[in-house]
Amino acid sequence: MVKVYFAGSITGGREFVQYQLKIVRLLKENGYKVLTEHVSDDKLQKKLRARARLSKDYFAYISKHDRKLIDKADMVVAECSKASLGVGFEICYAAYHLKIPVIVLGHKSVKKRFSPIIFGDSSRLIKPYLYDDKNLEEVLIKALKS
Ligand code: 6K6
Repeated sequence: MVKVYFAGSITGGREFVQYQLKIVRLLKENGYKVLTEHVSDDKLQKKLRARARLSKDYFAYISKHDRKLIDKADMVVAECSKASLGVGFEICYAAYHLKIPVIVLGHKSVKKRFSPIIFGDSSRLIKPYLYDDKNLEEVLIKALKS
């Protein structure tokens, strides 16, 4: 089973969480193993935050937790409509350090606010795709096949 690290804005803002949830659902329906359901699922995130609070260093706990998962991944799928430091870091780490492919998804309605550093990157491993409310499934399947 192909292991996918799904990345999406958390502290950057949750405005696109409905699309994050849909992407994770579509990945699972199409036979992919999603390593990071906690990114789109607020309940799972709450549990992780509670565990992190009990640890010595809250931020280090979350960073280590997610680093372990991305190191196991075969690819990254990132919802990038909302700018996020964490997602930007994960994309760069995956493509330039791990050298695994990254599918970057952005909602057409906010194209003017896309990060040029992400959407304009020239690495052959980072591929941007635009979607709208009607074609997310079609765009994602096409991206996964290419
Ligand atoms: C929520 C609020 C404060 O802390 C949290 C708990 N957080 C996180 N739990 C798990 N992964 C996280 C958390 N915060 C960020 N990440 C990782 O960074 C995820 O893998 C996301 O893809 C990415 C989001 O980055 P920001 O900068 O938008 O948070």
